[in-house]
Amino acid sequence: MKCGTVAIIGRPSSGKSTMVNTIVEMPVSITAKTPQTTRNAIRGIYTEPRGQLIFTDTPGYHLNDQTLNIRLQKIAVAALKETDMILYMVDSTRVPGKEELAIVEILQKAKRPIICCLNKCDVAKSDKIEIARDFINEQLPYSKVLEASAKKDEGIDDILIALFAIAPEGELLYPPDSYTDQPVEFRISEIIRGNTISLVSQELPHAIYVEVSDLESKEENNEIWVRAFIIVERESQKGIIVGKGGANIKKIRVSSFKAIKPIFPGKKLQLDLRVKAQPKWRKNTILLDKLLT
Ligand SMILES: Nc1nc2c(ncn2[C@@H]2O[C@H](COP(=O)(O)OP(=O)(O)OP(=O)(O)O)[C@@H](O)[C@H]2O)c(=O)[nH]1
Ligand SMILES: [Mg+2]
Repeated sequence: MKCGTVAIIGRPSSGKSTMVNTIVEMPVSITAKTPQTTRNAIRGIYTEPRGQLIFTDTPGYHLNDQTLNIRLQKIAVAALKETDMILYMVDSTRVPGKEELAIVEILQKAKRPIICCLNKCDVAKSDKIEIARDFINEQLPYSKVLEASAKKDEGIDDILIALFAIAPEGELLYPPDSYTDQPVEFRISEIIRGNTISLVSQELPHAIYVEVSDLESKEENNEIWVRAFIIVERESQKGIIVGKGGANIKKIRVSSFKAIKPIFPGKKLQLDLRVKAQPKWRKNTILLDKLLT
């Protein structure tokens, strides 16, 4: 039996989180059009007769020295130290540039087997795919290069074959029916954050975090009761989340409800969603910490 850990690395928006969700067949990691969506190392667990692969989705690696970005880079680099294998996601609609070279340098130093996925092949032009392939062949000649579309679930079987081929022998680390090890409060907060970002990404790209303040299981009513706060930096930003006549918060609630419900099969779900501004005294450092924990 095989059991191995796989760190998923790549530029922002290359499709890392989409890939982990497609493989695990559950939305364990939120995805969005806006870069820097993933803020933590998120685990997705895939088990089948060949064995188990434990994926760690990481924040997109981006060359920029802002504090937030440096911390996101550190999370990605730390994941490389603990992993058996690397799944390197390349957005084949974009020509590799300085940023891709910076990632390649880190991967060369990591000294782990690499499977490179040329992603977004459903939309990438063939000449762009070839440019990406040549780049990888030149920079990482020992890595296997495979074309795929994480979004359309194409080419994933070959990626799994390649990963299992290099995975170490070992017993399962997680029970076969588990697909993530994130605590349930974290998963709920990420679902709400994802739905919020998708709706207001233009206006408030990064200054949002979500806190689940209560999670109660009411056995007598077979009910789960959740209260969560969408927290913004400034009072003035609350209106953007709430929307005209509450239209935005309603949409966020409906879409989040749908995504949270399957976490509690057979239970009635009550979701109380509110918006609040970060109190002044907690701003700056605390907000940044919250964004990343
Ligand atoms: N057409 C196409 N779009 C894709 C594919 N994979 C991902 N996307 C889209 O690309 C965008 C970014 O996807 P994510 O999975 O959030 O990317 P990420 O690499 O996790 O991004 P960060 O967390 O910000 O680093 C989303 O709009 C996805 O729907 C693909 O194979 N084909
Ligand atoms: Mg992501």
